[in-house]
Amino acid sequence: MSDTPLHPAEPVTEANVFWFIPTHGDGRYLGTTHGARAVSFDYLKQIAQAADSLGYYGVLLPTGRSCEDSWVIASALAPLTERLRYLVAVRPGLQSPTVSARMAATLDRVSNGRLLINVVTGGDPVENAGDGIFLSHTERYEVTWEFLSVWTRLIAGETVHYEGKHIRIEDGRLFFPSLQRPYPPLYFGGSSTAGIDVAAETVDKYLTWGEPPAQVAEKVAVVRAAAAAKGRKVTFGIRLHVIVRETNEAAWRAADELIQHVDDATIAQAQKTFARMDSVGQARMQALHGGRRDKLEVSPNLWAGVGLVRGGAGTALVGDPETVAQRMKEYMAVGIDSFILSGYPHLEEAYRFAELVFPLLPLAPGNGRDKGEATNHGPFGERIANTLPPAPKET
Ligand code: FMN
Repeated sequence: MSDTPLHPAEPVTEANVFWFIPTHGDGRYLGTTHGARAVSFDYLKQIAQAADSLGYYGVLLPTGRSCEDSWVIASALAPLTERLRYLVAVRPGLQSPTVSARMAATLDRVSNGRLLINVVTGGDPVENAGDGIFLSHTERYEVTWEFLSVWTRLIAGETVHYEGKHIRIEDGRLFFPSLQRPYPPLYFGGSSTAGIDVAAETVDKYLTWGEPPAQVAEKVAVVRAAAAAKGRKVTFGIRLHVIVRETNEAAWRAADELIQHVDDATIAQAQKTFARMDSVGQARMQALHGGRRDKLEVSPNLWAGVGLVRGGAGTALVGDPETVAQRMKEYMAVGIDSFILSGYPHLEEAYRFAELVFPLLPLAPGNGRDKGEATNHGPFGERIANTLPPAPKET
């Protein structure tokens, strides 16, 4: 891939903003049960309904053994929301592509076309072994490629006969097609060359965890070039946490507070677990901080503290609303059009982000604002003395 010419970034002018359904836990602080929150279905419902009414484009549901099952939760939440899209993770190899296509088509129909698929190949050999998968990194991406070849043809309506190295299907058929044609949009997370090769050939949106803008720009250029070499175009999204407060000082204080109960032993334990993984994306997250807590601002307003103890998305944008919006626009300038955000606790922070930052962002239609018009017309803020409307903030 390195001999492919890099394609210059195409800036985007409008963004989709997603929130996150924390099916593996939530709380006020990381690394402690102090102040932790029980993740009941009722709580997940509150987050989904908040995200729906606040105008988030969609929500991401993660997959893995530390999570409630993403398909079951998305199916249960979809009828309780109206506009919200569900970005549901699929791990090829865990399931037959036929069964997965059937589930996707059904959920797409049940949700009235609100399903998005996140293809995640999986990066932890220990977890994979627990699920009965004993394949190398290279083999898992071979499976992903074969899986997607079958999945996309089947859901597009073809009868599939397929004999690959790992997957064999005879007379595969889907009798109830998906509502979105030819199939729900395919998102993808994976940073290795093998992953990028598969993404370039098959998916619609390439996702990265929250690396600094310069690194994201490089990745975007590489993926764009790989897709162009196959006559395709891919769009881009980023997964970040966000800590936004009224002032920069308050936001940095909140970042410190979030990890105030995390001790060095917990960090060492977490880093040891990450070290056994073969995910290139995970290694890139760790390289940002190297397990050290003294150098956590890895680029302006990008803080790697979450990744000391959390796998996967490990960085947060930290700052006041204007600063956070500005940093998001920097990512847009290098080609990112979708932001998948989260904050602890996820319910309160869904509100805080939407209320403070949505008005500062060029949101795409279908998000909280439609072409600059708030779809939620208020009233905003409480009346003063039961009479006067509250004044807008002076800018
Ligand atoms: N891996 C999972 O096992 N479950 C997930 O829910 C999941 N979500 C992801 C979300 C995003 C935004 C990204 C960028 C990655 C996610 N991953 C998830 C990890 C990757 O899909 C992949 O499993 C891992 O990084 C190995 O691929 P790599 O070596 O190509 O980076």
